[in-house]
Amino acid sequence: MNKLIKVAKNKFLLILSCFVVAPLIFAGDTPSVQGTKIYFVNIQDGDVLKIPFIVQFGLSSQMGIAPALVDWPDTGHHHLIINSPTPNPNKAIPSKSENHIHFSGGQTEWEVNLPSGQHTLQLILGDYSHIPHDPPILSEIITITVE
Ligand SMILES: [Cu+2]
Repeated sequence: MNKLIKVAKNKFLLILSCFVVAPLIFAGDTPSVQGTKIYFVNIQDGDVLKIPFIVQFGLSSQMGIAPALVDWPDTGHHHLIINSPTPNPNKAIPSKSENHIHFSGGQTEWEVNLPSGQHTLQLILGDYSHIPHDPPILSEIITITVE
């Protein structure tokens, strides 16, 4: 009887440890290079734009662009966050969302077609598995107006 309780207790601890350890496994653990900047090249906060317009993504020279799934050191791919808060830096950037656009091919620009009105935009670099680096490489959040 005692043995059965012991086995049950061990199984409980094993299951519990899965819940405790799992978030650590998925935490962003790809290091970024100190001083790296990500930025909008051709638009800035307060711009009034006519659609369609091209947004260009900039990355300072400390890091490079690699497609998603390519795990090279000091690289990542761009993500454009539209009208949404900064993503959780410890989790993969949402992929089934119109407001989180992944440039998994390593693209550095994108044609924007947003409805008229104000919109917020932010860039964030993600690693090969779409998780932000540690510490995360983020642009400022800019607000633009589409005419
Ligand atoms: Cu991604």
